[in-house]
Amino acid sequence: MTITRRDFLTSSLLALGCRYAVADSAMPPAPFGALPSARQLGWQRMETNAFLHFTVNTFTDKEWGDGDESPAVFNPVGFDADQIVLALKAGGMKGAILTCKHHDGFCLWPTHTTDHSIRFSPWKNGKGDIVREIANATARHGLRFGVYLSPWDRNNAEYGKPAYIATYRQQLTELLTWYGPVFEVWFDGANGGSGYYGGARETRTIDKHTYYDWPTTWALVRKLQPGASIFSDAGPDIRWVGNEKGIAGETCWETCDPVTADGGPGVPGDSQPSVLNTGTRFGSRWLPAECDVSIRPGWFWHERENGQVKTPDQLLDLYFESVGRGANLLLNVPPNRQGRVSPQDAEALAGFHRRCQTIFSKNLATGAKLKASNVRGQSLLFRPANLLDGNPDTYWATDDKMRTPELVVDFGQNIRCNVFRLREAIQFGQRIGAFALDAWQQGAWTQVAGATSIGSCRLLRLPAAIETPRLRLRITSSPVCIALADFGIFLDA
Ligand code: FUL
Repeated sequence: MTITRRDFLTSSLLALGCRYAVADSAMPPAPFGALPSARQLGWQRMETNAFLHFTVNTFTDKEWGDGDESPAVFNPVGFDADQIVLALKAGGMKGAILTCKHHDGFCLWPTHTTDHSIRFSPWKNGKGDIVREIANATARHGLRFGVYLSPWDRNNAEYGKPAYIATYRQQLTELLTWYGPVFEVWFDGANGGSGYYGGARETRTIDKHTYYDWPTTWALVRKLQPGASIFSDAGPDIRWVGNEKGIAGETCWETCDPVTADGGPGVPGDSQPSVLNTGTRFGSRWLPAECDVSIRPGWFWHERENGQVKTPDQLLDLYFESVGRGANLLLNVPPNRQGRVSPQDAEALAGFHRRCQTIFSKNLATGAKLKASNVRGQSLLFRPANLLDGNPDTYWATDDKMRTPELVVDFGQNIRCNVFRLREAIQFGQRIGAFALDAWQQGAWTQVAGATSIGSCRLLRLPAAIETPRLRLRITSSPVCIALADFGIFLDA
């Protein structure tokens, strides 16, 4: 016998003493299309994370080290993991991903796999461990910890041969078993080229489709850290957004089927950026985008760039263009040669977070009258008030046939606003294809904003604040009934 959702709910209610059966329409909507895993859902709710690019390059003033740097150059005499993590926290960052090894192959932890590591640097007489210090500081201050381990290794003599893959997996095993829980493992797609390679000093190219045997490495991550989301150009959990400017497509679907230049299935290092940037409507995989970008022009700290740190307003623009388009923001904040976040960067981060807190502190829809054209089964479970309770698990849903509903928010008086936020209940998939916002002005509805994809979050800004007693949300396209978890109306004064 199969137990349907309806049977289950009815029997639960009967057990609680309710005497009536539950109508089908009071059941949650059927999920639609590709769905997020629990780990993806958890990751999407983080929204803003930090990247920490730190290695020998910080001291040699390079962006890509050749792999022949002496470990002796790495000596961050004022290293302070608490200062770094607290600066990120003041910027509203929920997690931090450290470049445990960049392309130069220098390991920031005392690995057993190579001598090209912190064990041979003068810092703490070779007894230091940057990975442990950052991991512990994130735990102390309530951030989650992630690792970046560059597949390309310009130091390793075996790079390009099968032996290196075993070393790479051993490095990953150390990182995923020595330092506690990891929320994200970041695999970049820059692969192969010239390097030191144990003294060979030559150019080595690899076949991006076969050399790394990614499925085996991903299975290792799953085994060692089942809660960690895996990032690469092509997933499997998180996709690259297709540029390093931090900007998602104006339309950006959570679903995506990455493709190579010749149309085959995309792989790390070979996936069309334009497809990654917008995602694929009705795609077969739930694969949310991550927007990586640096707070400075380079990924590593360079003194000459101290005057080019992005301003709080520039960071806010990036927030609207990433988080506000259903993606996550991964903002790089490179520690300096002291081993601290420079004052310019710390100020910009704090200023950005204060801007966000001010804008989103007061949802003007709170206390307004909400009138929906339809409520699923006329049930309290799916009422529009769920949009305002700040709980991503409660939502306004409509009857199965009601795909283009409307919602009027009546403030009872004129209010001023210029920022809007919508979130779908993405546990039911990405449903809505387009929507519009109208304001009641001079006795009629006038459209003031509109967009396509919503997904985990859609933020819209008006060029100027409007004054209105009523706003109307119109869902203009959806293949199935809708499930919306959040509607925010704000004033960025
Ligand atoms: C790229 C690297 O080549 C850059 O140096 C940087 O680490 C960026 C985040 O990923 O693939």
